[in-house]
Amino acid sequence: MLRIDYESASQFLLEKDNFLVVCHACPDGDTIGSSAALVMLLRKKGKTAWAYCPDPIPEKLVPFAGNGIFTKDIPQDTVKISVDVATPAMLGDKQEAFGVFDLSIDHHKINSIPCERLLIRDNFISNAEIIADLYDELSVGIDKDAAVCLYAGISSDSGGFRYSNTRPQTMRLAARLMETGIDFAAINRQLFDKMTPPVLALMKAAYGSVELYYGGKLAIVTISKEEYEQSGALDTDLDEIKSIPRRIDGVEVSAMIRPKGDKAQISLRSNEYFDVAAFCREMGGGGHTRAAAFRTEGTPEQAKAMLIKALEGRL
Ligand SMILES: [Mn+2]
Repeated sequence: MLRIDYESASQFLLEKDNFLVVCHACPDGDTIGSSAALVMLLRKKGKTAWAYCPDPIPEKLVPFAGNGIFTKDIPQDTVKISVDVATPAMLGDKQEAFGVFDLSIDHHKINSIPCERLLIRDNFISNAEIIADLYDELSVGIDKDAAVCLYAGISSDSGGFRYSNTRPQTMRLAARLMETGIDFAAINRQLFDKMTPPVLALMKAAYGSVELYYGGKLAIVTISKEEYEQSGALDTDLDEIKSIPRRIDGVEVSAMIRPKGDKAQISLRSNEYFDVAAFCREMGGGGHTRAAAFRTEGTPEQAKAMLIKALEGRL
């Protein structure tokens, strides 16, 4: 795998044709928005390009997927680019489908995707910022359609420009995107304020289950298999629930534990100093410094006991 810069990434995009841009499973606004904006960029350069998502695109993210950008089948003999995918596990049940990517574009600290070339900016809060830089590198103006996708990516991964790794450059790019005339308030409402009945059902369960440990530095929300199934929520509905316990005063690390098939999925968030990415890597998972996850055997209750023990003396 070769680490490449913007110049050689652009060269690569100009030389090749027939691209498939692949986003991660259980998609978020960044992977969807970035992938769509990259396909738009490639098409502006006269290329054939499609995007593919290993999971159905959740309704909430459809406005950021562009029109006629995503294909439901995996086309053959394409130049494969992964966007925002840090590990093979992030491809969900499509891990085997892609083999080695020709190019991986990512902003995670550690990228273990099999790829020929890697364009990584691990200090960027979103992949969308990398795609915006590629527009500049290839001298393509960002139009309103692309701006909607890129803004959704940035806003989504920065929690609405609130997380600590939001950079001045992030805000400058957001300003540029706003100048295209996008309805940024509607994008933020779509990303952060809308709640479906299944999410409301899970919220009730989540608030009711909050427990604090280690002098209030660790907060855990546990959702049982019954609660999860009865709610009718999708995996992609869970983002806002993951953030609930982090809001409690004095909490550094928050966890949401829920069933995932026969296993339990533990999603961690931190506020100021605890590196949840490093912790989740120890446990066989991964993610970002302030948002990461791992999976473990057992019920959510068993996973909770294990987590509490694993964090003992570390907060
Ligand atoms: Mn991202």
